[in-house]
Amino acid sequence: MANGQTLEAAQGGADRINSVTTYACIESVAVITIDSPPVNALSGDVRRGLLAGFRRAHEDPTAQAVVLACAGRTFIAGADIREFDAPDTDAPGLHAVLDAIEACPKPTVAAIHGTALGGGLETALCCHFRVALPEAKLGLPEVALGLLPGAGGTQRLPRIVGAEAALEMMALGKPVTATKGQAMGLVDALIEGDLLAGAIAFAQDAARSGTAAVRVRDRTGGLALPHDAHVFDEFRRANARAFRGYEAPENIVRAVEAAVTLPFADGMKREAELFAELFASRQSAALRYLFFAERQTARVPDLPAATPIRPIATVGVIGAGTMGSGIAMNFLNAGLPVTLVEREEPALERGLAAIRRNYEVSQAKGKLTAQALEERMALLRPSLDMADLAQADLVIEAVFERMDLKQEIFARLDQVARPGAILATNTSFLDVDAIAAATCRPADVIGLHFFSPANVMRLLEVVRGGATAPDVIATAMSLARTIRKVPVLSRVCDGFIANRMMTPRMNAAQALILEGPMPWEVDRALVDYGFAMGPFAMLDLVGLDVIGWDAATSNSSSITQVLCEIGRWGQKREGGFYDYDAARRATPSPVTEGVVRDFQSRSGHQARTFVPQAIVERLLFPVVNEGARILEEGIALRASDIDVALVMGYGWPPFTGGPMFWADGIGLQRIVDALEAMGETPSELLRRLAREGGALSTCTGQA
Ligand code: T1G
Repeated sequence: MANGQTLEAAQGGADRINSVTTYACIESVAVITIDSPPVNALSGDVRRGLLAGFRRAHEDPTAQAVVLACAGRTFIAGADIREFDAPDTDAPGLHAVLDAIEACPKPTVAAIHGTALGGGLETALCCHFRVALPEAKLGLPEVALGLLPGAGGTQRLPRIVGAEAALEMMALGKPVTATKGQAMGLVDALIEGDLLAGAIAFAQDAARSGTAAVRVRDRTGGLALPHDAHVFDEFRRANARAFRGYEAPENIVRAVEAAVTLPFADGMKREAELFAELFASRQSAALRYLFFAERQTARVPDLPAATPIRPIATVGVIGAGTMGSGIAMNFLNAGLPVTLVEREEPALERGLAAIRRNYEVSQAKGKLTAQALEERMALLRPSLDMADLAQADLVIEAVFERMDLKQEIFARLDQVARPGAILATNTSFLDVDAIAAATCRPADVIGLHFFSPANVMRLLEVVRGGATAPDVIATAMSLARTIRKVPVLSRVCDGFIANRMMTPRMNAAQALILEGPMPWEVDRALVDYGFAMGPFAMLDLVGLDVIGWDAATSNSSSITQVLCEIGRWGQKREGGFYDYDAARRATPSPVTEGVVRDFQSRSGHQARTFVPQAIVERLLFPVVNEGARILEEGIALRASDIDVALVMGYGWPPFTGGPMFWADGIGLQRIVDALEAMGETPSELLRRLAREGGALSTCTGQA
């Protein structure tokens, strides 16, 4: 490993260049080591150290070659994103540092472990050679931040791997393993065991070879790879759906076009222009905001850092339906044994079959080996008896959303579960306190609200009851990382955070179609805003009949009731708001249009036309208002948690930053005025921030 004995020796006998950089000459090889936790990001000090280190190696007569290595968990993982809005202007710019590295006349070798990402890989591309541990990863994921590789990556990478592979790595943000990188020519050697020792040996060979090492900028192999001129347009077309609404991918494609068509220096100028456009964009600010917001959700201010975590080694799940089986998979994937309990054999069998089927789909996609599939299934213990949960460290209930049923289950769990077990409910909106009250241990009860499909969606709403113990909360927030979820802490209210936030959007949509626009016009406006589907298409997908429609009491008092009464329940009935063909392709329905027109005339509204932006504001400004209320009530810890919840739970377009960040860009006073004009009551927090010129996205929960 990079932290092998050679690295320790290098650091032990090394000269310190600055707080994060050491220099040692080992067997005629200059070893420059960066040690800047957590990920050796290219902060000002790292840039200073690199520049000084390579200048010294350049002048050091005892050094015949140079190795750049990193201590800690990873090679340089990119530019320091924290500096983007507060740059260390005293430090040398990244381009100056990379120019100095590339100008070194001695063979230079980057020794890569962990993840060489963004500016980290761009730094390695300014070395003549790259060697790596086989499991290391190399990537240029700047597109996820609304950027492009702005330190020469768009010009150097294609010179090694060719335009097509470069487009995949940069516009899709896909890293490659070092093993694949070697096959692509990106990695010159894989090192087993002691990375630094291997890198030093590689550098010595390069120095002894006598052949001049070629800079990546001077290599043309990749550009000479056979590709037709249409590769760029074909790539655009093939990825149009994934790129919809995003600005960075197009700029990346243009930068690679420049690499293929322009001399290096001109290509670098083009890259800089295209990078500057993105860096100044609201989209990049939004994506950078979400990057840190996602990493902040697990921080709970009123939980002392030393709050103990309860060990979770075995898990029980009650309910083998869609949610229960999906929830179970999360723990099986993490290698934790799961007892899955149902009341009847057929339901249990269906749950087991669903889990196996999901794994078989992953296996067919090459994401899971047959052996791993069986290992995970072997961790799953089916049961028809809750007594089998007696030793579980955590039990998650995932049955029908009926309070009486949940309270009955928790009363039984209270008798069965061992002392200290965490008892969790997956309820999506019921009162966790009322469920906890069914036990004699409310401190051990918490909400773990997964989003469907539970084994896919990354959001996990952790709902703390009034009595939930601090260590139970801390354990749930830590467990989320174990099962690769992003936890968002919520207090108890109807719908918690994500569902509560999206209720006003549905209500506004239902009200708006009484005033003129058809459901498909409303959906189109929201899809053009960036959602994958609009509210009415969503209702058809879920099923109009399952959102509280009751045939016994239905009285044609709403459009949804009338549609349900005539059997238009959605996709499952070939028609709902839309008509569907055999392939479930949706088309506007004349039947629905007639029903809507009828309600429009009865509503007393003069039907009028709404431009798409007006539709977006009518539906989403009330969502912003609800978010402000959630903060006022202290339901969420911070506004950025709300944004993470909506992006990860409801597919709110990430390039907007989420409703709170988006609202700041719109202007809070404009939102307050619009809410009043639509007959809504703006929250006091929104009014105050608008008055004071404050920002919503930086707010914390008030209570
Ligand atoms: N800058 C600053 N801090 C960073 C960082 C970065 N690039 N990457 C991670 N961190 C922090 C993170 O905030 C967290 O801090 C801690 O490190 C652990 O991260 C010029 C312009 C490397 C795969 O996009 O993908 O280079 O919360 O929780 O799950 O062309 O972090 O502990 O205080 O994510 O093990 C390009 C982003 C930048 C890589 C590790 N690079 N990072 O994942 O840990 S732009 C990236 C990651 C650029 C150039 C352009 C991941 C990781 P805290 P973590 P992890």
